[in-house]
Amino acid sequence: MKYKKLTQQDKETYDRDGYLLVSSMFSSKEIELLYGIAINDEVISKKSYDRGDREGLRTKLALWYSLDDSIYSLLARSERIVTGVELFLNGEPAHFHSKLMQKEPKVGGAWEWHQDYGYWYRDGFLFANMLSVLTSLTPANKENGCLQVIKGSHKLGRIDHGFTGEQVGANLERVNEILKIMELVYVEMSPGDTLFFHSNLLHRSDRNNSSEPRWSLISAYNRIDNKPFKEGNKSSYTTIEKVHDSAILDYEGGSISEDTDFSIKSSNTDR
Ligand SMILES: O=C(O)CCC(=O)C(=O)O
Repeated sequence: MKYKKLTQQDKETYDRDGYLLVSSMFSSKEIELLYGIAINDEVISKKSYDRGDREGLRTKLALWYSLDDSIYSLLARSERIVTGVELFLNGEPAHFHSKLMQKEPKVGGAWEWHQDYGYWYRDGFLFANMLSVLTSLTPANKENGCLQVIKGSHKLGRIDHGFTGEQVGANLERVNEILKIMELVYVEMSPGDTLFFHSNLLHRSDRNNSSEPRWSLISAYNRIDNKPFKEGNKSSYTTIEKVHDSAILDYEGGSISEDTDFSIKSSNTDR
């Protein structure tokens, strides 16, 4: 089987726009397997918590730090992803955290405008040499609240963040000005598509108004030399043990381990 490999041209697009959408990064077989495990995963279900948006709608997620041999980590450790991240970060990546986002039909809430580095700055990372890799497990479209990004906004630098509902969001006065001069893009995705995006890229998503779930797996990476000065999980400055791209289809395990270092919602900035 042939797996996607990101190119120098992909890097140019990523550097220019702050994101790159790769269609069919994962095959439908891989996603069927992973999504099938995810929706029946009792550990994920137990460790998930929710976050209220401005209107009080709630969106669910489970977040953990260290990579292991679960199917979610095999995706995050897969050669095609890790070599892509390495290309975009211009250096060796480490894994910061992964999360399974579960935006359920009708009830899944919005995420306000933010930059991931708006939060991660507070975790003690000095450089924004960080990015996220979002793989859709279900279709993601305008109706079910797909990700929206402001193209090129990673070049604005870090914007101040403050509370909006239970979420921390970017200063809206500034975002509104930015929207007058930069392009807003709805990132519609099919299962298996992957979006790489810079930690300073402004993004948000609407509530899920549809009768279909919107689930995705998001892994965040840090360049290994960007060790945070605040105490945190070692994963963000530890070498990733890559696995061959075939590892996902070869997976025979079940749910994620109960012993995984899940984040128990302790603060409103822990993602
Ligand atoms: O996937 C979404 O709807 C929002 C996710 C997000 O903004 C994030 O993880 O930073």
